[in-house]
Amino acid sequence: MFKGKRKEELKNVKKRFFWGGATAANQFEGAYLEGGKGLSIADVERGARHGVRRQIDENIQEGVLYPSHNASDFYHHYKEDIALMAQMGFKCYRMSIAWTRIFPNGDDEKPCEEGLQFYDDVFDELHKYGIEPVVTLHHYEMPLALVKKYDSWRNRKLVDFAVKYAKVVFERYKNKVKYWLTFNEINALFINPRPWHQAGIIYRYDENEADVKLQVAHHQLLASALTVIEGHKINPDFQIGCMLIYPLTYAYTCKPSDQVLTREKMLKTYYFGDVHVRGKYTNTCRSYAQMINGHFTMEKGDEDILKEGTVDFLAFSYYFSQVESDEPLMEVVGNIAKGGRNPYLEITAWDWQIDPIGLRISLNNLYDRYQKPLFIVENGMGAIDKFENGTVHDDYRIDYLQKHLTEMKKAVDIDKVDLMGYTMWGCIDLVSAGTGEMRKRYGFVYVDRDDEGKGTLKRYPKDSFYWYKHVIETNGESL
Ligand code: BGP
Repeated sequence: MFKGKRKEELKNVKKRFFWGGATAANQFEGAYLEGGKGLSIADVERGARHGVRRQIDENIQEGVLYPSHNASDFYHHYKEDIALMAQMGFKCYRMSIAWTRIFPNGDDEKPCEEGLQFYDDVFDELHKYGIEPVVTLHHYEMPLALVKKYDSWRNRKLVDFAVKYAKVVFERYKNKVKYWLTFNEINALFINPRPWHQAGIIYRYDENEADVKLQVAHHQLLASALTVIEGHKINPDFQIGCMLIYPLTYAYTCKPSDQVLTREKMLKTYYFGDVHVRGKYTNTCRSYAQMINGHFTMEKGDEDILKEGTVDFLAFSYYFSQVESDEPLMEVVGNIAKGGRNPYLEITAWDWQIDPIGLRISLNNLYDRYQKPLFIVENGMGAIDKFENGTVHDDYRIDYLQKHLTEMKKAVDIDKVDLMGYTMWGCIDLVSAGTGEMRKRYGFVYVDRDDEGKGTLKRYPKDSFYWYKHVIETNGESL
């Protein structure tokens, strides 16, 4: 137990703070062609080996590993997995719905009943244990057919398909799910040089990438706003948020030109935050568009939609910070964001810079800018775990999480940031989004499956499982 002042400082963590974990359908569910599911863009990505990026391969080949195809097989293990979450005392579970389980081709007239039923079963199982589902509608996947037939999010028709999908799931689950997120890390569209994950886009030689980015962003922002509007019509109690990757960036030196670059780098993130929260393209958005010399088209009525469809809360992922300078720096690559190496920070096996204080800074930055409730929906440490005698002694993960949660609490208790909850990324081992590897593990629970696709898929609690259980039991007082 904490004593004296420290104990005093903890009193502001909400009684109903959403402690939990997070996953995404294509990295966790497997069963990629079961239950009437169609192919998603994630299903045509081959696994990579050891740090190399995944490769897109539309002609699925025998004997080649496609990470999403089996993943951790949550599809057949959901009861067992949810029981493990309940054992840890989860208050919520952030998961995503695979669009292709509901509309296999994206433009189908009717939804697939088997897919809808699967998520009904998952939500019922969660409620059995009092675990609140927090559901992302678009987590780095979309029907492959929409890429082939309509050229993906370049095409404004995608807005209609996405809104139809949202309305169907809102109607179906309106009494089972209250918390929703529209697009996972929507700003990754501007950060990731390969926006296949976010939007099914591969640039063509004849196009201006800046224009494509801004147009696709506009379509997704419209879809997000319409989703919020339609969601609130279906159930006014819905809480619908946006989700940003927050790539906190420091200036490498106190040189003013380094500060300018640092500010410019963050515009990619605030572009999306501003439209979602303020309901319009702000001067920040305009200055970013100008900076990249990009143009996009809006139709009559779009501005009203953006204005009406503002989000109820802002969710974000935080893994690392980076530095920026106008002089050459040693570079590190996070999942998506590239940046400079900070000599004051340690790094993970994948060169992600570990910066717990950066989480407190990020919470403050976002709260100062938006004054909306925040939700940390991803944070965690990818590591190579050593599985021995039925468990993993992951003290390094406990250390990472303990430090981040300590800073999170300071942001809540001292800085008075309004925070809804914290969901640790990859709470049960799953495949990596960046590399498709299984050996890059985040979980409190070890899944027996390797990079060759071999293993029993049996689940084993790691040391961090018991540590997190205690954190939740004490509402974060004991870290
Ligand atoms: C985020 C994604 C997640 C997740 C995480 C960790 O960007 O939203 O899907 O995977 O990063 O990244 P990785 O899996 O590459 O380690």
